[in-house]
Amino acid sequence: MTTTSFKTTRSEEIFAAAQKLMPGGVSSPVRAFKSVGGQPIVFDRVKGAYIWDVDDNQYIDYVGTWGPAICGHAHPEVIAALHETLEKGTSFGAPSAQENVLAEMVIEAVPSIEMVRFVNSGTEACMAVLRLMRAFTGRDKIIKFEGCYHGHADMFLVKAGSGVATLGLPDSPGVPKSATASTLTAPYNDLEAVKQLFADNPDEIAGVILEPVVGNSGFIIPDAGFLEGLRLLTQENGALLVFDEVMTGFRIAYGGAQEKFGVTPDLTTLGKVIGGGLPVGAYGGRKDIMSMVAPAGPMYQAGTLSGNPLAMTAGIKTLELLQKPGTYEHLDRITKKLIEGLLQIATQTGHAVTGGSLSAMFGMFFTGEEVHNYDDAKKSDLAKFGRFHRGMLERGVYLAPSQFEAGFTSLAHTDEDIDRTLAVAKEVLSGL
Ligand code: KE4
Repeated sequence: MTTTSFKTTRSEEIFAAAQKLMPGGVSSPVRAFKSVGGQPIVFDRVKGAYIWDVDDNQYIDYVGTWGPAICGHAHPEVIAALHETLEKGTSFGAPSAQENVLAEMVIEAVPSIEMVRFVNSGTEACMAVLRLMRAFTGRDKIIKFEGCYHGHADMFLVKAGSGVATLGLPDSPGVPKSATASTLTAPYNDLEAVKQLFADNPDEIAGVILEPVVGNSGFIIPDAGFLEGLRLLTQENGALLVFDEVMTGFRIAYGGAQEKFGVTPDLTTLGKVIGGGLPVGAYGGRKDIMSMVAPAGPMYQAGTLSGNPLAMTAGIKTLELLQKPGTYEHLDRITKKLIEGLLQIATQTGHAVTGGSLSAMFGMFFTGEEVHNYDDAKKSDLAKFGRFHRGMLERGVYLAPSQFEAGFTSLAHTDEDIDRTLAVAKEVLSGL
């Protein structure tokens, strides 16, 4: 498969114009390909496991719009359900039966969730859950982990200092020091660092928030005992444990990473999959905590489009499709086939690599060392990842345009798609 046929004239025209209209030409930074270099492609349409760009190049897609397309893009049953709902309007700003349906499905699926509140993005869900942690405990400080991303709210944009633990320093201009002064950080998988933080801040920490499987530093799984250790530490210190399952929810398992690892947090955030491709986020957990949320309780949080019927419909249909027997077996098998093939080919073609998968989430680093946290991930060969990404893109395989993002498969990916991806990878890795 040569790359000479790879013409992106139309993409280049549209992206050039976009850069005059929107900062960086995008609606979200990672889409600009800054960390892998080269020109982003402009999408025309998506279906199942595939993307077509505006130059009519076709790609096998391993981003799935960053997670929501777990049943495959534009699933016919989701589209049909949306058409039906559209006839009744797009937004009510009032209670609807669909909210009850999706709420019941989420409560039934996720071990920690007894009550749930819908919002419009993962960022909103994480912002709200932070306020709730503070409201419930009466404490201000929180612990997050380096390399974990919980949306772009001020208090999460923390540049973790080196060393065991540090008071957060803002990681973006515009974030006042006061907004991150109560955000403590520690390396992922480092229980000792968390223990130290609790010792240094007795009775001041409202809780710990983390990605139970990290997808925002590349793909990093929790070390054995890490999640269990956090559950114990938070209980011992009167603090809450929050799993940010915006990415892992309904992907690692139908009940999320908390079902997979058997560790039940006090609160959980969700997004992506539960919106089935429309804007939805959610936070939920123990009834005694959620009862603090207005108007049931005093903690304020609101949203014009929260729980709108269109987004609820897409989420309901998506979860119904995921409930079908064999779903997670297929996702696990097809993703394992992909990552094991990639690692084997990379090794055979002389590259030091490490990586893995859990259900429909995978990742690979160009390094011979194990990757347990963000520092380890940063030591991998980022330039080589950029060249790998470009080589795959030019041959019709669309990987996440950053080493610090996990990859995603879907129910629409077939063995032929995986075989083709591996054949392309062999060509690219041989010449990398
Ligand atoms: P959104 O506000 O983007 O819906 O969700 C924020 C968020 C919260 N928590 C986790 C674990 C997340 O992964 C995210 C968003 N993920 C990124 C990709 N890693 C979204 C893509 C983007 O930023 O453009």
